[in-house]
Amino acid sequence: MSRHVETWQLRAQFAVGLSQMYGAEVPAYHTLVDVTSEVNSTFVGAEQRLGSLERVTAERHGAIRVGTASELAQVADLFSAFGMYPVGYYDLREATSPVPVVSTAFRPIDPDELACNPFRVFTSMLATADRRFFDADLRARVQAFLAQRRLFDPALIARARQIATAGGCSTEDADEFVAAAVSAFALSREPIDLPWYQELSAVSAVAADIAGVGTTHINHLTPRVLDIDELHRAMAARGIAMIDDIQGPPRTDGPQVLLRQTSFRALAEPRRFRSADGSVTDGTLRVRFGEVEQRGVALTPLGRQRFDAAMSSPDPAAVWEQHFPATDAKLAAAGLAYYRGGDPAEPVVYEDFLPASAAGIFRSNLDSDASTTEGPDDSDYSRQWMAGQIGHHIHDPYELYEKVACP
Ligand code: OOG
Ligand code: NI
Repeated sequence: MSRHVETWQLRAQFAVGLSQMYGAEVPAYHTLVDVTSEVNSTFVGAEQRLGSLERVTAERHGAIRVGTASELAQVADLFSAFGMYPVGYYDLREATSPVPVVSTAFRPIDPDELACNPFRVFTSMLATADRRFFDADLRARVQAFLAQRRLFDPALIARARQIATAGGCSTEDADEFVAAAVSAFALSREPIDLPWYQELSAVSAVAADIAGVGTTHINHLTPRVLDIDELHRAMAARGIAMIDDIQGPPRTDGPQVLLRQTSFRALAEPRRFRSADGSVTDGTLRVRFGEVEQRGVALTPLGRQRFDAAMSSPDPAAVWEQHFPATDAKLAAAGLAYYRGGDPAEPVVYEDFLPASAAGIFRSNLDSDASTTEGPDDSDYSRQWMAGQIGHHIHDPYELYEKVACP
């Protein structure tokens, strides 16, 4: 009889499969992963409390972008077969430089499942109902384009639902299922309709990337590093220039909180284009990038308020100490961060994302911002709206951290 493969094993296999595919597509990713591993083996002594070397080395997050709520619902069903559930709602339209998407992250929600394999995917949906970005005419055409494309084979989604219900599948089925899921996120070789892509690019580079093509793809795959400043230096030494900024909290002498991220722009990638006269030519697009992240302790709602206050300063590093004490014990005692059973030796690691950083990551890799018009937002996007559309509960990250801290 064939062995039963658990959902966490499928998740691990999915993460490895995406990693192989993305590494073949974006060669600098291999350099990033190599440098990350070097930095991690150097720093694991100091940062062991934030995760075993084994977990951190295997750890990745991906990012994908879809066009409609029904595509997002299919993603939710697909990822449920990997034990990845929607957590958090991120509205990137509210960022300082707005991006026309609303997002969630699919990830394991149980500490044991995270320990087995912590793979997560930040997933964004184009906010076509927001008239500040899309006027009625463009919205109608975008929606018509999206309605006629098919991102996922219905058989793949049906199979995913069965696997989710059964909590796994046989070894033979696993290989086929994971391979099909991975290939749904490959960069397409299908020619891109050039006039359509250009029209959307003029409105928003993100709109063009999402709704200008007939498929979706993995936008980036991000390894986790234990010291992001060290990584930044080491990458530069290898001749790969990261963007100057590190998104998120500044480097501090005290415990690192939440999430710090940085990225490098991927090189232009070969794509094929179909012109108005029907002729197909070779061209290039620069839409994907490399990203790396460092994770720290999860903050409570009170800690998050302090964080937002510190980050609203022109120089967060300069004022950090006014908002945060310098030790885990003091963070725990002040109720600012989560620790298992309240024990400052056991920080609860932040497993989610930061909206301002996410918008910054989107932006830092685009040639232009979205063009918007003034006016009211009469779209009704919200966490509840999204949950209803995808038919899955969207978990509140704080409730999950609370449960880990005080089981
Ligand atoms: C997602 C950007 C957000 C992160 O790590 O904050 C993100 C995207 O570019 O599609 O991945
Ligand atoms: Ni990312």
